[in-house]
Amino acid sequence: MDISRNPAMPAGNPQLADAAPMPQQPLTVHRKDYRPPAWLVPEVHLTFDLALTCTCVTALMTVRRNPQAAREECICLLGDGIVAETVMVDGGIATGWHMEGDDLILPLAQDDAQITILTRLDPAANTQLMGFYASQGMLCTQCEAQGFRRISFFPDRPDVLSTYTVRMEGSAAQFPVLLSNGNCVQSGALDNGRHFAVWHDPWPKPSYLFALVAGRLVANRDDFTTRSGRKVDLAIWVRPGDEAGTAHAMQSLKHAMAWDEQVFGREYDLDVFNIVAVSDFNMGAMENKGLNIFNTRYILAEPDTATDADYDAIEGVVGHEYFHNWSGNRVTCRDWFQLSLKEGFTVLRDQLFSAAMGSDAVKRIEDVRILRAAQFPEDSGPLAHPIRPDSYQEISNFYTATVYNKGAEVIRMMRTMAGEDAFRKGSDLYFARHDGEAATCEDFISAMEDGAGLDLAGFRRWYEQSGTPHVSMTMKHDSSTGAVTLTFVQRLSASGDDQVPRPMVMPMKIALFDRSDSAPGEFRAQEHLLILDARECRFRFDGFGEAPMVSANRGFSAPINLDIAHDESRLQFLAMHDDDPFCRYEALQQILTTEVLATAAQGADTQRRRAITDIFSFTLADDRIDDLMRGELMTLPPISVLIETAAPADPVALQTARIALQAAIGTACADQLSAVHTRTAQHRYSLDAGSRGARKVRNHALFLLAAADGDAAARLAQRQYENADNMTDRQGALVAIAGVQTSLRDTLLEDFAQRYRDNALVIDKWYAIQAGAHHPHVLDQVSKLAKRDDFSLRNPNRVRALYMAMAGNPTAFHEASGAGYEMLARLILALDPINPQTAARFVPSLGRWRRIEPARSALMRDALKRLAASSYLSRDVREQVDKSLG
Ligand code: 0A1
Ligand code: ZN
Repeated sequence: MDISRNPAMPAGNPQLADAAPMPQQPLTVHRKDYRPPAWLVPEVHLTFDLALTCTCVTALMTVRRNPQAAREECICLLGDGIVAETVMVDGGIATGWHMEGDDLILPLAQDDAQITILTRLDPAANTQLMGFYASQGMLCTQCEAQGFRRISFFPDRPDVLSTYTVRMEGSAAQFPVLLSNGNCVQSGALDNGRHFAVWHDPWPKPSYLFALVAGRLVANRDDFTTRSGRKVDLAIWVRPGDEAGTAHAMQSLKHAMAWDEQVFGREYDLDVFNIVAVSDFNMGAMENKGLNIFNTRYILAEPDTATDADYDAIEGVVGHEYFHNWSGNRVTCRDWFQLSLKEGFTVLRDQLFSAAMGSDAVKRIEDVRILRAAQFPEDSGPLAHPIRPDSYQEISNFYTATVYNKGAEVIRMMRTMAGEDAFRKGSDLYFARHDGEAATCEDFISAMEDGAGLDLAGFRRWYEQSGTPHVSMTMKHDSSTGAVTLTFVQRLSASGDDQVPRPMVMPMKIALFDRSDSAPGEFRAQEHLLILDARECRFRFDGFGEAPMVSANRGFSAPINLDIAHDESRLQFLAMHDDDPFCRYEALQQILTTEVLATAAQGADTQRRRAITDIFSFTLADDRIDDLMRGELMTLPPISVLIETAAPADPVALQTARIALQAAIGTACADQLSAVHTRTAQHRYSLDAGSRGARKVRNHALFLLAAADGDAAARLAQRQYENADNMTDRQGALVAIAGVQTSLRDTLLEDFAQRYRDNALVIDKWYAIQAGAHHPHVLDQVSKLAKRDDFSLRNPNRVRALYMAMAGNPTAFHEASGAGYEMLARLILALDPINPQTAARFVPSLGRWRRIEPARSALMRDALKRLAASSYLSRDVREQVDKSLG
């Protein structure tokens, strides 16, 4: 995300409807300061009188002193930008209350009370999309993490659990569907074309899980019978016309419900499960109890509009939100420092679910690729934090790849060390012990120790230390005794805290390939699970007449950087023959990374290139693997991984070298790639592994051919585009052609825009393809796109489509003048008063300046400094900018 010679401000809505007040000085919240709540709220009754620009909310709260907390003479009801019109205690008007900043402080001498507070909201003006807001004529809520306090004054913290009863009333024509958490207990017509509904959720929950939706919606309905015989009515609510796109999400939901019963023993606990899709949403989706709210992009899919990756993402996110019903809702978090308790565990659960629904091997590779591309850079930069952070200024900034994805890796390591059965005992114990509670990461670890029989004393460091551990491995072979010794030495590269980094405990899966007694083409290996628990660990294996080939960190058993003394023949062997799919992929990625870095630094070397093209040729012909796996092996390392490895990096040189390597492969393997392209064109469209695999290798073949011979590939891409009966093929063709200088490029881009002009999610793709293309005028194109009528800063999907793609594209973002950095800084400033949470998500790209070569690095810092000097910055953006400047 960068500076521009053509620094057109992103178009959109310059009237800041939600005119943001100047934020107060950011306060840092510390984990060590946790105190239990002085007051509990066992029951809440909410009444919403609904209207787009003026909704009246009446909150009736039963409050009770917490016997476990120090006595306080007042109750502090947190608020954010709201005004209390009336405050009542036990039915009488209260007078003694006052405001402290945004919060309402009410003196209470008694031990129990009924507090009633009336607030009035303008959802149409809520551009932050936190709290209660309007999206395309419907009304909806987003309360995690601290949105409830934008609706009503409340002890808005996750350790205050209440049962909710919600009454909504409004125009039956405008809001025919009225939904909230739990079950609908009453509904009916009122005078003047109005109607009402009352929903009750019997499960006590924190305020962040409250939800309400009102609007003109239609449902795809189905049902699911749980293993104990409870019939659950399922509904996915969308805008009229979108029903056809919900079939895959519904299927995914039913699969997730069955899988969670089988694999984790978790059953659904209400009679209804509703999902609503909204177009304006800051994140992917939200697990509100019994009423999940989703970004449309994780619900809607039809073959003509959604790629195979979109289908996978829908399955994963639907599963993720559903699994939160236990890991997050039945057992919630004590405070926001424990976020990884629900998120890390739930990401692991969704990863295992997706693996079970599709290819285990490919899913693992994808998960590690995301971790490496997004989390490793975060962990080596100024925003690094442990999976359980010690402090924050704005909690929204901690919905990170570290908390989510590294959090999942940490729990996966426990599973690897315990084994599946013992891990299940640990998770059963965790759910049994803490059902209905707000728990901590420590509670999870203790349950795993007790239930799974693990000693996790040293392992707890994963929760305390940031930074990706570095482990180096060396092998010694003694041919006289046949003994092999593996030595692992650990060093921590970074730590977000002040303490001296200590070694981590981790599972290390290895195999030693003994070729001495194998038939040609077959290799014998036995897998071992080693536990590294000290700075240096040594392991001995006997019976090797010849030095074996070591395959280490199999399945990526630990989320680390593993250095093994450089040995090209070992890597080449593993890249072709390792029976662990992840390690096979990993070996090839290492070879390719080394090659791109070497080419960027000192140019190509024919012999090295030859070795690589030989591996590709072998891979293309290898009938031991399926096309889904072959597609992984045809993928070059992502640019963010190359930048991270090369640091200090010249991203443009790396991009050029990466494309040159693609071109070399495309040239050397042209015949095989064309044959793959032809072979896979025969497949009929379906979501089966064979058909998906065919599309995957077809697109990768096209990308490699396009790098080698743009003109010839452009014609191939055009044919693929025109004959496509699905979005994977059509988008693949468009991506290939978007990087080629040909007149066909504009023709196809225009055709795509026309063809899908009524589908916002597909138009998002169109924006992203152009902003992500390797094209000399890409920044000008981004500026032009930002001025279109269908671009709006109020829609996070559109903003992300354009600017995240730009920020991930070295040709654009790292343009030597700094124009890309400036463009991103301008976007952040323009977006911040409208939607601070989304604005803050763009800062980390500039924060990577330490990993970039000096000239660009200085320009990135300049852009950050200009942001820091701005007269208005939200708490969200301020925290990220200050930390990024370090
Ligand atoms: N808990 C959700 C993520 C989420 C967090 C914050 C939100 O506010 C804008 C929305 C969603 C999940 O993990 O799926
Ligand atoms: Zn989640």
